[in-house]
Amino acid sequence: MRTSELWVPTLRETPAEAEVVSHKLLLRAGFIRKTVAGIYTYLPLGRRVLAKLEQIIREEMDRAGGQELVLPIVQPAEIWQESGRWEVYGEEMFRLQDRHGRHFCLGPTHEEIITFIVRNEVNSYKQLPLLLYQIQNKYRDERRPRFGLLRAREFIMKDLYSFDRDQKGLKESYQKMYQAYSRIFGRCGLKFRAVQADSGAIGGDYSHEFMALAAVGEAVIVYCRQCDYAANIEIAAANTVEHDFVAETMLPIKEVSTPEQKTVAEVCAFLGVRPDKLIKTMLYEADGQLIAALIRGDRELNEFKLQKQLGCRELYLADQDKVKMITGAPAGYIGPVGLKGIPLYADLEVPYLVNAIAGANREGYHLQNVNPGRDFIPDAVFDLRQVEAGEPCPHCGSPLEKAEGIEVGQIFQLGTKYSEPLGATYTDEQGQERPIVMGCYDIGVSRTMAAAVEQCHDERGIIWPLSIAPYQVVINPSSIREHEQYRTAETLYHELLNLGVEVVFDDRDERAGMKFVEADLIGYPLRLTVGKRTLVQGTVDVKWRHEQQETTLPREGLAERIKEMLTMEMEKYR
Ligand code: 9G3
Repeated sequence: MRTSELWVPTLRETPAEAEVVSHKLLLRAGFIRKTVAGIYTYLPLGRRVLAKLEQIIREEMDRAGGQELVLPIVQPAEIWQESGRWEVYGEEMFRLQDRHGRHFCLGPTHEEIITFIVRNEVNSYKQLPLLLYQIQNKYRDERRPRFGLLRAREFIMKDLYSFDRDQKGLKESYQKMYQAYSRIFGRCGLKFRAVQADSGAIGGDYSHEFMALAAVGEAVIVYCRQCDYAANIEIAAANTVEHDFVAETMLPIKEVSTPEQKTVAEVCAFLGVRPDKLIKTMLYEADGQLIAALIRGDRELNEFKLQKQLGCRELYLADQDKVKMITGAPAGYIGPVGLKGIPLYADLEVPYLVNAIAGANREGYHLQNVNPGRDFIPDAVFDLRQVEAGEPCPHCGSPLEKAEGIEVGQIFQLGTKYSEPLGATYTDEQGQERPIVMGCYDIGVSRTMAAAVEQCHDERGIIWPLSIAPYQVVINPSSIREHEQYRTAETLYHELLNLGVEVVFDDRDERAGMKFVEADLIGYPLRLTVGKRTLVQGTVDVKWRHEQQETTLPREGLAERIKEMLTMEMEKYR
């Protein structure tokens, strides 16, 4: 492709709205353009990257036994009413009506549709297992779309649905997908971790998220360097370390004046105690019901765990004046003792506390020598705290690391969650009718493209992994006015094309420096420079985008050599 024909509208400046580097670079390098918030156009280079990603995904899905479909984006409300989810998803669902006033949505996901189709067409165990997938646009009306492709309202997802006879079959499909995902993200050149995403009722591994490690990631994971333990911090189980408390005798409770001392740090400094001797009490509204969460002063509450244990849909901190009205004290002076009519949910470590400090439910006062079990009885005790870096790995004891991640894929064991209500059953060998056992598996294709840029860039621009680069090679003739140089460069260009190399020939009448800057911004993996030395010494300058130094190679046999270099580099992404 000649750059005089290639439509790559690069930008000199970064648009102000772009906050993260992948958004900035994909805009500046001419890969995407925003239409409206959260809705993007993929320009030619952007589309080429998508095509590479989709090809890798297709190869691995097909290898795992998947069969590709095209499912409808416009989905009738009726099937969402049947699954009971039409009302569940409120404003996030793009809804529309047809000319007859019938209700539809733009598909945010396809469990209902695919189960609807399978229930009509599958009825015998002989037809299972079945792995069906698509790669298609999804629509979710995010309240605040941001970070470019990382959180868009229209995005490209691969979603596969597995249909098995039983739990055993599902485990096999799940395992196949787990392996396929690991291969996919490896082939895309991503640094990623598969993390436990749901402890699952019976503790089985019901769901894993594939996280591309990146500082802008909205997810936080904890992982172990020594073994393969990794978990989304939302569900990472905290082990209760029986604190090295000296077995103290319980002392009589007493009120102490702590004027203007509200935070854990202030109270601990004022009273000269360690934070792990303090009970932090936080009031929440769980679906409108006031509850108190208790946790040790040196720990962080994990709201996801609290919400999961309470099984509520909405959970947020009670507002200040409500707190004052109910307890008589402002936040910072709340405590579990004497808190009437408010259920107390304590973290596992709270019962081990002896002679602890807690708010007195009276402004300006705290209580000393509070003893759980004597001075208050928690309504329930469960794992509520946020696991921290440095804590022992639950598998091997090594200190855990913490990192941000971009969720680029997730795999779920659905069981009969959809097949039961939607009546997707099959007849087994004994002629018994049984519900089909399902799994679902997504990859955010457009999000993966942005994640790759988050991980692979420098101050000059994008550094595409060769496996997903829009083109593999760019040839820069130093000057197109020098006829000999230009002709040499053009011959090399045709030789590479004939070898099947994806090559761009920069035939514009521009300064060499500007061509280098643009080639580095766009992130072509390999750059060849044909200049005066090519004619005098018969050499061409060759530089990998991911390396600092440039090498000089003989013009003779160069096309084959470049082809060989590309083949070697692709080995990294097997
Ligand atoms: C909706 C809306 C948003 C949604 C969903 C439904 C997320 C929804 C979860 C999933 C789970 C799996 C199939 C592939 C693998 C992931 N956001 N989810 O179900 F109506 Cl508006 O999508 N879906």
